[in-house]
Amino acid sequence: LASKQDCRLHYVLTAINIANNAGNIIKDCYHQVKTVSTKDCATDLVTDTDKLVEKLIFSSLKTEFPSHKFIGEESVSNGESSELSLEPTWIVDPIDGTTNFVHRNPYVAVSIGLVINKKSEVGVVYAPILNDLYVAVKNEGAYLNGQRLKILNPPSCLSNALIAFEWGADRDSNVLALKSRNLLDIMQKHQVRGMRSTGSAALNMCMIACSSLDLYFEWGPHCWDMAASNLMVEEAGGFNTTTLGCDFDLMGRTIISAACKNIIEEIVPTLTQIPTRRDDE
Ligand code: 2AM
Ligand code: CA
Ligand code: CA
Ligand code: CA
Repeated sequence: LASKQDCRLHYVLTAINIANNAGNIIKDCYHQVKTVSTKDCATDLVTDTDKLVEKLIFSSLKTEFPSHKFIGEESVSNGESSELSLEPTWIVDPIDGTTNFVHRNPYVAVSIGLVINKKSEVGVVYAPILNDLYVAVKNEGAYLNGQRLKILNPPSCLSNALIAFEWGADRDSNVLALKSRNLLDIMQKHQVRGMRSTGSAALNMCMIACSSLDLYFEWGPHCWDMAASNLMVEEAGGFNTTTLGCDFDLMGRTIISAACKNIIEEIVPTLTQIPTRRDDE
């Protein structure tokens, strides 16, 4: 019988290989004219490459692991279930940062996470244009291009922090008002050093892991944005919570991801919560 460790090694090497193939397709299409359509609203884009890449990733994963379960952004958009069971489940975002991809902004990534008992065991995030491969394995660490990631000297308070936030696709005026209120409150109250938006939830979290950002918060990310990257943060020594500061919830559609706990505790009371619909409802 293969040991648990052998299994994990097989999972992670397979995921890296598939992410690499997916990344090569994204690289090939990046400078070409894209076939773009919209999903829920005019700001919610999808390209033929998103669909193609997800299809290829799932066909490879299903061949290798026929007994596992699968959740992917474009499959869910096509009506497939996003219900998460306790079974081993591969959760995939073929292109995280589709708007960036369409506009040739390099913050695009393939995200492949393996979740067992609703906890991430393996995470691979590959940003093919930036040539950054992030890999995390539960209890075995997080790595960027083979280098172990360890968050050192996290900020003592938000006024020493570089933080990130995403607007998402929703242009409803009430939602926009709540989001801008949060940004204004944080800027005024905490005097943060800067507020960034990369357009990729997964890469924001990977940047916490590699100490390029100190905190990222958002209402709206889906399980496929966070399935791989939450493990990257944790294995690098960072922390993930909901926007209420409670235990991280993969299906809960809110995130605070940070280098240290103290800045999470500092930001939570400042936040005005925004209603979101769970991924499993
Ligand atoms: P996507 O590119 O896979 O759709 C969280 O912010 C996630 O929402 C991002 O990782 C991104 O995932 C998506 N997103 C961000 N900005 C967006 C926008 N303007 N329109 C649509 N989706 C967006
Ligand atoms: Ca999308
Ligand atoms: Ca995404
Ligand atoms: Ca996507």
